[in-house]
Amino acid sequence: DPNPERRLGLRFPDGFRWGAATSAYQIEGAAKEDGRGASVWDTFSHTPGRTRNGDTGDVAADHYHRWASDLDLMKDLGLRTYRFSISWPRVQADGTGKANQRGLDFYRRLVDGLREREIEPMATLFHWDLPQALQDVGGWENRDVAHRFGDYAAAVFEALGSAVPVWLTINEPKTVVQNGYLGGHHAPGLRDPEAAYLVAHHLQLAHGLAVRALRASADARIGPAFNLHPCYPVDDSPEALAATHLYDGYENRLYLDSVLRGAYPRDVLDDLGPGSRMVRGIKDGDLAVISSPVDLVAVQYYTPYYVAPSGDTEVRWPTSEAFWQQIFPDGLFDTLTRITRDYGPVPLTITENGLPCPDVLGADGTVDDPGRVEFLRDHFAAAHRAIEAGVPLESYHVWSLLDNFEWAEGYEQRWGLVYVDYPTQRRTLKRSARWYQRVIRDNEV
Ligand code: GBH
Repeated sequence: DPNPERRLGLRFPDGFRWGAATSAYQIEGAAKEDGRGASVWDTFSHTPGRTRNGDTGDVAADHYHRWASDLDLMKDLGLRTYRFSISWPRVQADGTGKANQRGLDFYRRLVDGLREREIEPMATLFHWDLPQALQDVGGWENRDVAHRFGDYAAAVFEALGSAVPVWLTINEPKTVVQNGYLGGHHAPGLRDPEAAYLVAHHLQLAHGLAVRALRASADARIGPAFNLHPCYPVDDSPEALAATHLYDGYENRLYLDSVLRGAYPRDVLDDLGPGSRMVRGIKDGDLAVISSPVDLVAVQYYTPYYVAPSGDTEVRWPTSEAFWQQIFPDGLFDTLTRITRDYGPVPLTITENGLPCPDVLGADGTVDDPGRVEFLRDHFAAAHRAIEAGVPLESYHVWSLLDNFEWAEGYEQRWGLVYVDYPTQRRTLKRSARWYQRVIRDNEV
């Protein structure tokens, strides 16, 4: 599109909230400050060969020290909502016991700073940075870790529960399962399918325990944060349809059904088998905990899957700089409308959507990020269509506010609306950020 900034005239409902998202390990740095313990990502990124160029989150975007000017940047962008995550090892260095006040104080300053600037805080309790000490006792394979998470959640809620109107429990349980325990390219770097699905169950259990902890202590809303992938068959053969249905079970229904219907999908349980560690690990009462009523569901959308009869996926749509991402905005519409259709009118928020772009640095100090305006415009338009189709979507957070530590990909991929020059930590609004400013101001794409 030669002119992606051309207005489409799509107005969003009054009160719709535009925002951006980040996560603790990806931006904070200050890995050893104020009593922070090590997380599995410190261990993993410091293990040779695990991340691109050996990159770590030791310094990242130095947000731990630059939070105040980063808040001014958000204000300048016009954000109405900001989604960040709380680092468990800042609050409990070893994942248990009394909360570390200095760690909590950082988030208190952040939340107060957001409210002073009239930006609504949205906090995720866990964005993959499990305290290493808990990994040392088995990590998420150990059912007790779900209970440790419930205790951690209670400590956070006691300190901040009512100051944050919306809480999210666990960021993308599926990514921990798939990247951490199947592919092994995320911490803790294992390849063990039996362990992986037991981990899925314990993550869901941990989610439910956190929901219950909030109800016991604070007046705020809470929900899960799922990365969902619409699955499409490559043709309409019965084999392709069956493979796509099961793929959808592992990608979407495993997580949605357990929280919103109180049952895991039968086909997935059958596929895992009655002797699997996951199926044997489901205890009486677990699904009641997992399906404790939530106030909203957070949706993260990046890419669809195109599923062959073999159960393998194929590439059909244009890809981004991320090898795993195909650009298909209708997939966002399909995902949002599907939740409303299959699970009822639960309020939805989009907590992540975005892509990595090459940045073109201008001699005049500007940063162009070709492709991002068009990508966001088309996904915003898909969200608009979903709202018109009756989906109760209340807010939209672009991933990401800042360029940051993209996990195993290190710092090479740049996902931010705001450019970070890592050697100086200087921030520059990219072209997409200037366009987004306008969208937010007019509440219109
Ligand atoms: C989100 O995950 C994360 O929440 C966020 O922290 C991250 O920075 C952002 O997206 C951008 O990646 O298994 O090798 O085929 C997105 C999750 C990443 C999960 C890619 C599936 C597939 C890679 N997805 N992953 S692979």
